[in-house]
Amino acid sequence: MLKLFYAPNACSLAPHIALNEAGAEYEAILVDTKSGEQREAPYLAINPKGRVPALATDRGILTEVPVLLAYIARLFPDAALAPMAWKTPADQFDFFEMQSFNTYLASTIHITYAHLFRPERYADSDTAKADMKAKVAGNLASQLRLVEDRFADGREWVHGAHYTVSDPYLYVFTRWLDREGAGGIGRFPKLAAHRTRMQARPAVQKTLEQEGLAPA
Ligand SMILES: N[C@@H](CCC(=O)N[C@@H](CS)C(=O)NCC(=O)O)C(=O)O
Repeated sequence: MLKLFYAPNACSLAPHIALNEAGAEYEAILVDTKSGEQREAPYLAINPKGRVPALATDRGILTEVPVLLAYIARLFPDAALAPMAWKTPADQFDFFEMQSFNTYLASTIHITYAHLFRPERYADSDTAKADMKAKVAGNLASQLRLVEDRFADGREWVHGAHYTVSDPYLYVFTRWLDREGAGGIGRFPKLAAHRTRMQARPAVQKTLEQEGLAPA
């Protein structure tokens, strides 16, 4: 059985929601990142990077959120959580456009938040850390503007009319906008509406309950 190693309200929320959307059988294993469990030997044996999420499969362990999302989407094709037709170059394009979006969230948006939540990774002095944190709301404003603009055509989900694994991944980062220093969601009415639509989904409600989280 699949095992998802997660921490509440972390980026692992995205694959956690995807597993529930897929109706997967899995075990969710809490990693207490507040107490530093992710840096202790038993968890490092699962993911030497010392981060959540990790997904244990019968073939081994997968890490990195975009990879877990694509894996879950392909493992449960009936749930249609990604463009899955492979017959034409256009079909291929749709899948990789989704990957492009998810990679942007992982490599740009997530890293911007890391400057707010984990400044000690990047600097030692209090002044440098404060400077970095002060830039986060502004950087998120321009980086998430690109995402907000995708919804200008009235689409419901990140990639159009069809819900994909990009949607729970985006939801992680719109939840985090409420954290101190992130600048709030008020600047992004379309992302706020997407967040509300996400929270109306039974799989999202179930996952929030499993992680002990309130809706944003
Ligand atoms: N590139 C990784 C990032 C994973 C990551 O940074 N996870 C955070 C939670 S959102 C974590 O485990 N933080 C604990 C720490 O930094 O010690 C991915 O996309 O999976």
